[in-house]
Amino acid sequence: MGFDDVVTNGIVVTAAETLPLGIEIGIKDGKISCLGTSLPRFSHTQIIDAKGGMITPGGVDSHVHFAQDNSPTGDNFTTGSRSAIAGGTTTVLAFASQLKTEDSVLPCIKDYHTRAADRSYCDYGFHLILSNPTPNIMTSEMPLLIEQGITSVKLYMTYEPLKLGDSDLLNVLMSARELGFTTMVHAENSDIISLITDRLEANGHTAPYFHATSRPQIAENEATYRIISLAELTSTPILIVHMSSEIAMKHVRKAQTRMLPIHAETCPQYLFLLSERLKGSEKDQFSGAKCVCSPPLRHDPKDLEAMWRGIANGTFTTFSSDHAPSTYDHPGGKKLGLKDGIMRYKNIPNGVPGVETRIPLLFNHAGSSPSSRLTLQRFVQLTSSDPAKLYGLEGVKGNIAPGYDADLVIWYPDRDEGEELAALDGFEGKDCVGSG
Ligand code: DUC
Ligand code: ZN
Ligand code: ZN
Ligand code: ZN
Repeated sequence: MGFDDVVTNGIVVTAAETLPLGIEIGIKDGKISCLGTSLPRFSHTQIIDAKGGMITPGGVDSHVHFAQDNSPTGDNFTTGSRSAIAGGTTTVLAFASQLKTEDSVLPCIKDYHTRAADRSYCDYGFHLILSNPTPNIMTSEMPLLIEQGITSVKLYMTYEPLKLGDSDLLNVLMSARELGFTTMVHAENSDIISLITDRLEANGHTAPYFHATSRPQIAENEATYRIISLAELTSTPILIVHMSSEIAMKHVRKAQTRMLPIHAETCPQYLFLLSERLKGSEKDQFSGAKCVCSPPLRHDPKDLEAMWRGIANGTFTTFSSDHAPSTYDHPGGKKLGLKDGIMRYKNIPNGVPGVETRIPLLFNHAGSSPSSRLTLQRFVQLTSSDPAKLYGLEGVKGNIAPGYDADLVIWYPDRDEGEELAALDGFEGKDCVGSG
């Protein structure tokens, strides 16, 4: 009987509204059981005093790479989820990645569950990266996975070991329409990138900065328009991940104004960083390697502004980290992409960290002051409630309402940096979300 916890004295902020001070949150068995004023206390009730704080639903980062084979020095579920909690993210959706040689994905999913089980500080779930969508997988295995709570796949239009041609893309989209899973797409034109890369290489242009040259906006633009066309043809909703350029984002906006179910995601790096970062420092030119991600950082500040516009006006449904760090130094002081003094951007692992900093970076710009970039409601939608809805967690994550998991973040906007938030995901243990 009674609440295990009552969170009091804070201002509750959800995707829909900001509630007046005085509304308390009653928690029982890891779930929110009610919101109200002067909730009854019992002898065992723990009071969490959020005085001066703003309470939002726990963050849902729907795009993180943990424990993947192609990133041997990347984060695993222990280190990555610890960073997630420190940054107000209480649920992550990571990737289980099929190898092109595999004609069943069931062992892959089992393997990735083992990589996460008992190692995560936060709740987690998986998307499936499909690199070989055989008829058997699409017709027999996908329905089983959906039953297990894996309701989304990621498709790549680039990267040799992962990329799908249009015919495979169309087949997966047809199957998504029939079965109702969500399709995420990495949209960059692979052949454009290969052609430029070969020519840069032949001319000795291989420093980290040329990573951005090798993946121009037109590669993102073409692939974005193409996947939207394929989605329109098959009447299938899609989400284009990690969008970086205005020219490509405009295709999404245009499709949305035609009422097509085209969703898009952007990431902190495309709001804050430009390609000049790839030049590194004077002392260590190779340090630009730390900013190698794909799509690459763009040259023009106008693209950053455009991404901010998409954040504010609803073009983007999700704001994820694409967290995919690698260590800079390897055993013996070796650096990937630097050998015998020669820099080769092609050998630098793609990806930047972000699971810890994603939400605080956006929170700094959320509010109702004239300099704010987005409202608090948009902030909650982008970082928590909309990714939850899109990936099968509606009713469980992403809201502060009866029946939802009691994953809460208390923000202290007026406190010093470093002290400003407390993420609470301790109430119901760390589950794999979905039943898988
Ligand atoms: N780009 C990706 O597509 N995946 C991981 C990291 C990155 O930068
Ligand atoms: Zn990607
Ligand atoms: Zn990614
Ligand atoms: Zn939880």
